[in-house]
Amino acid sequence: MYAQMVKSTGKGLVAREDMSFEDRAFQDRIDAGEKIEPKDYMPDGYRRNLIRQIGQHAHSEIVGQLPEGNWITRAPTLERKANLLAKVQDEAGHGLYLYCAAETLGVSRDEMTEMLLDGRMKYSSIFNYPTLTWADMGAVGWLVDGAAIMNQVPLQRTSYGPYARAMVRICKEESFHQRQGFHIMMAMVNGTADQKRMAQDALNRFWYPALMMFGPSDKDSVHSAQSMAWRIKMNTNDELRQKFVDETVPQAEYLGLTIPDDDLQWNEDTGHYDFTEPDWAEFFEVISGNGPCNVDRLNARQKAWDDGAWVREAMVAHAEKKAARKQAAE
Ligand code: BYC
Repeated sequence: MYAQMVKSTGKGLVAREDMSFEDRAFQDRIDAGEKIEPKDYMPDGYRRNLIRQIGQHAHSEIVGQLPEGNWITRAPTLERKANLLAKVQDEAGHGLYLYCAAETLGVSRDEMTEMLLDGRMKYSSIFNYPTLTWADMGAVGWLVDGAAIMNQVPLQRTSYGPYARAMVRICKEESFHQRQGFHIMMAMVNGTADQKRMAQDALNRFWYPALMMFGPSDKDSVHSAQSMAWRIKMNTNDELRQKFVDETVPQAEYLGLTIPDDDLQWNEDTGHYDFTEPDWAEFFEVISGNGPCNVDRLNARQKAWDDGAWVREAMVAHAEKKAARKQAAE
């Protein structure tokens, strides 16, 4: 039901016999595990879907700098400040690799930014939640980067070469991010009673938003079937969410923290934890623009875009001057 509320270019799977000759040959390359490179033939839908996913991913990295950047000046020690600064800078780098990967598909970074600002493109729901205390820096690193790694490690094997290669470096850096978050949580839970309470409060607020990062449940996912057939996505949303829960629960236990889900329990038969699904109505509200920080986040991106206009204009003017000088010399 919710999937209908989502603005989407998603289409049903095309049966092999209904594919054009080129599309069938393309699907054979995908099925054989070959990488698709920018100048290779690709169906329009593959290109559009990749631009959508990589572009949204890039925007998420850039918008993702905002909730953490907010804490750089308030980090409790010089070491924590240096670590957080490095992490936030890494996110900028991730955004740039991903914009470059999307550009190989024939869309410019400026066009993608315009689409973000006018609502045609999304960014991850998680960044529409506020970071209220220093413990949130721990929870974001541990849970948000932890969820990002779970989603992104398989994307290193995605079918589109430039995307897969960008993911290799991104995943290495995300591991450092996850550890720095867990390290902050360790310090908080081993600190005073108030600090431990702050850590628990951060976990309480970030648990469900982190589970939402994997996208709607499989029955409401519009893109999964086609994206998996094209190996743009390697796993379903629910598979990765389950994997994240299974790996994170023991980490919470190690920290002495309680996952805010009374029904969470190990299921001997399935070999997985049973857990309560996120509130999907909240998720769809957030991705429709009505989360706690959506307006602030987009205003910040709009301001950065407006403030940077003179740089973009100066670069174009410089390139034009250089080209004119070269032409005059010839
Ligand atoms: N937030 O058909 P579905 C990070 C949208 S941040 C917002 O299942 P798909 C990091 C979806 O776009 C992590 N929207 O979609 C950075 C679609 O709407 P449209 C970023 C969401 O694409 C800084 C609709 O819901 N990672 O790394 O098959 C600091 C239906 O969904 C979300 C990536 O982007 C969401 N959570 O699956 C720390 C990874 N979920 O587009 C960390 C790459 C769904 O039709 N992306 N929607 O209007 C993916 O793997 C997939 O795009 C998703 C969603 C699993 C996210």
